[in-house]
Amino acid sequence: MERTLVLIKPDGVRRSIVGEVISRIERKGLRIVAMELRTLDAETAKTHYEEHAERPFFGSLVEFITGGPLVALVVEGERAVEAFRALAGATDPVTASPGTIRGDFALEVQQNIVHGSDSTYSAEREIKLFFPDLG
Ligand code: RTP
Ligand code: MG
Repeated sequence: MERTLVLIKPDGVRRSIVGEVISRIERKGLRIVAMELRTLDAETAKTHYEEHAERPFFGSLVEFITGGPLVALVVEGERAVEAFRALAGATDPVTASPGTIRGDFALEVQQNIVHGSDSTYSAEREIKLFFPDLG
């Protein structure tokens, strides 16, 4: 069974749509196997987004993702990585399809409510980073 790391980013928590996002995950038939509300330190944020270290938006992204509490979840199910990316929608919420989380709730590319691992390889790395004790 495949697992993916989901983050409900600080904008999602601030806007009180944690329940809405969790509800969509559950309705899809995916299972939550770990969940935690926490505020990231800069080091964890930089490690999480290390693939973007050279991008011009990196500093601003780290500031945003550490700027308030977020909810981290490990979600499990059939092709969970792809299934959650489909629920989330395109990175840019303006072009994300209505019906997706980003398409329904956001307008700005940085404040796009959720993160989902982009491959099973990334999922394994990210789950270890957020939930080192998970078996
Ligand atoms: P994520 O990693 O958060 O699930 O999002 P993603 O795969 O759809 O997009 P990715 O390219 O990995 O970008 C990571 C996050 O960085 C912010 N971003 N800002 N200012 C910009 O041009 C820009 N581009 C990306 C977004 O928060 C994006 O989700
Ligand atoms: Mg990504």
